[in-house]
Amino acid sequence: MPEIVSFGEPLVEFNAESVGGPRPGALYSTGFGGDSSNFAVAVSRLGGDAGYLSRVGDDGFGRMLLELWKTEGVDAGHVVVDPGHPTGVYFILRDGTTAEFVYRRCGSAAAQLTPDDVPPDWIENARLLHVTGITQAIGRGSCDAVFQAIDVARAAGTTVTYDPNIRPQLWPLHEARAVTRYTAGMCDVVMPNLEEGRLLTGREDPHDIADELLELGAPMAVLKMGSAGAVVATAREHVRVPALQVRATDPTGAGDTFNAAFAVALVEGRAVADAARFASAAASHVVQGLGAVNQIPRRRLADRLLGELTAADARAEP
Ligand code: KDG
Repeated sequence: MPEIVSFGEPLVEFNAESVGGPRPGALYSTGFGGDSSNFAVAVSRLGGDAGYLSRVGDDGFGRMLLELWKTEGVDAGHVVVDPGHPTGVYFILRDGTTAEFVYRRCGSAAAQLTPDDVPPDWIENARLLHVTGITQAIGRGSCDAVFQAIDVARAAGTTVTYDPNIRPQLWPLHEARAVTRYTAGMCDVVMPNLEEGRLLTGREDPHDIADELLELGAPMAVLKMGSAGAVVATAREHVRVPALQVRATDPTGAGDTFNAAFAVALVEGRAVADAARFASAAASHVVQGLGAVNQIPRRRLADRLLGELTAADARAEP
């Protein structure tokens, strides 16, 4: 059984190759998305033993995803093919400065997920379970599945990492805040980005945000801040981790790769600050090209990026 397990909604991605809204003749590059699936692929590329649970439609997009997990070495043996519901897709549109996600996922196969799709023995035997707010937002059954999986993990001593991944298109903000704040208190590590941290806590400063996340009950908070690096906070200390300065083209999926690299490093027994540095280095590669999955680095590259980050950091020391 896999060591690192995630579950939720995988999506086929259509990523606009030029700026501007939909128009005849606009080109899109076809790829993969879905935060929990991005996480599983990244775990596997980075050398971890990944397992993924979901439902896909009995359609071409579902088959593309099944092929992805097979090629990437992700154990997707329990993924259900549902003939009655389609696989979800999303478009990434850009207007020059910002990118917008447009979803076609309502009534999707993954939105039918229930606790029955998450075998307890996978969670009990895993070293780490990763859950996300998107999985909670897409359906009542999938939200129940997240809570049940966390309960099973806690009883079995499986580490739980949680990315609130707040998507306002998927649920009202007051509901997202309430559910994700509550869930954060049930997990071992809560890992929002800065914007989500601000939404969750109403605080501005990264250290204040981290402190409030800890007050929710999580023993550790990791605040992802893109090119500004990350803050790893426990009740004992706050550690600031730098980021490589790169040219960002598309940040989609960078947070998922950060989470995955952090998970892989934790399972390998690395110290938390080292795990966060590795995660920051790996994530820096994802932003440099189009797509959530395309740019996920393999282990050798991620190790090299970590070396570059360490060297850049040493040069920056006064
Ligand atoms: O983290 C990247 C994801 O947001 C993207 O791949 C699409 O899963 C997705 C979503 O629901 O927004």
